[in-house]
Amino acid sequence: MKDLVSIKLDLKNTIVPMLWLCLLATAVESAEPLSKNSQVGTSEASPKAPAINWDAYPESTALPELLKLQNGSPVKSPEDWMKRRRPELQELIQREMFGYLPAPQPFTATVTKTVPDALAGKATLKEISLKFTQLPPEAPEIRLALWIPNRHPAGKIPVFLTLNYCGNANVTTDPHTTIHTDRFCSKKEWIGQRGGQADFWCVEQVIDRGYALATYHESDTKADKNEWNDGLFPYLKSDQVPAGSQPATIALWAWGLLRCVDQLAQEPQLDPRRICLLGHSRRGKTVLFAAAMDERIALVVPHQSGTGGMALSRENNQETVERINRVFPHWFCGEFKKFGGNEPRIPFDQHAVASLVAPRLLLDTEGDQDAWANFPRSLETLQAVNPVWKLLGKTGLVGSGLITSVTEIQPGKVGELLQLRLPEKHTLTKEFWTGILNYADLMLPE
Ligand code: GTR
Repeated sequence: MKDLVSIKLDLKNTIVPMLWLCLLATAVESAEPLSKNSQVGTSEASPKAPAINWDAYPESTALPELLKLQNGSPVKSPEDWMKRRRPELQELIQREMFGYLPAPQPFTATVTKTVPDALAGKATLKEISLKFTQLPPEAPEIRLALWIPNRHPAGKIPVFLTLNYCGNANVTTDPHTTIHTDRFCSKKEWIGQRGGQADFWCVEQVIDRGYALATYHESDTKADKNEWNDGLFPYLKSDQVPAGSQPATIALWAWGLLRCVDQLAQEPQLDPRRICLLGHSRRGKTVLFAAAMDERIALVVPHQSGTGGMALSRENNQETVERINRVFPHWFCGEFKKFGGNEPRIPFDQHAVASLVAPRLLLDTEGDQDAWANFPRSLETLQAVNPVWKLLGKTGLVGSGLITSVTEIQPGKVGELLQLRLPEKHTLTKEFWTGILNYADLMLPE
């Protein structure tokens, strides 16, 4: 069956239009105008580009203060935080690190497939194509796959939304998911293959616990490579945005997730107050940024997100800013390149990104054998943002904020900020999902 749903975008919760106005007023001096050859993710300065004005980036080995406005005034109330400090930080992290999140786009949502007995009868699969009506017809659509449990407690259903890296059919061995082979995936053996990451996404486990699961393939919005002619970038870049602050790959992936949220919030069976985002590693960086930018996300799980995610950049003794920019020049915007080797000059740190999730739920899941994602520096991030949750009247951390077993997730033993560190490597497992679902059961709004 095919049905066509017109999407009315709820702009109430988005600060994007305001940010675009701020952007015009505050573009940094070092930004070049956008030219045809500008490479978003590269640091190649054009011969005419002015030198970086380092006076604008004073050195600070200490973490920049969160509860102080740029004009030096203290942040004293929830209103100071939500109305003044939060927008300042959102502006800063976009301009200097991720690039500006493009404004939302209207789309039509077409249900291209409905399978009422997917996953051996446990779930209804809906495949939904999001086609952007104000972009040229050749602009790619986002293909959202959504599994809704057929058995669940009465009432609206909470949902986990994820970003997958080789197509929706890769997420489960269930034969009903449509296989697409027309998008980029660096892991060639997974292209067109069913269930390559089934043990990772554990869809049945999520469904059995009464949660829906939704996912889209990141290459719908941007392939994971330093090329800028694919996906939606050519249609979403703007001449109004300086080249160095154009949205880079992570911002484009996040934008796609937020368009999926637009759709999930309209799904009659789903609970718009219980939309959770989960991403692994580079996609963990992505979900953290998405949740920082959009208050509709109730719970974010940046799983093993590391540098550019939950791990602090200053004195990072694992993956440095220089290294991440060199090896993955397309993840962050051009402005971020100047901070490689100059970390004390970053006018924020990753605690600023995480702080933007307040007062919502931030569950940082880590593996203690993951020697690259820097879980100790991620725990420091949680500790550094705790005063923001407290200011907003929340519990924040309980104790140090660290637990090492899923059985510790009990009433009174965890707060809105938590690191769950399991004896694992750089991967997602059933046990992690058990912890994540236990936490969601306990902490999401009723
Ligand atoms: C690594 C990268 C990390 C992390 C990881 C991943 O090579 O250095 O920042 O994102 O890839 O995404 O698996």
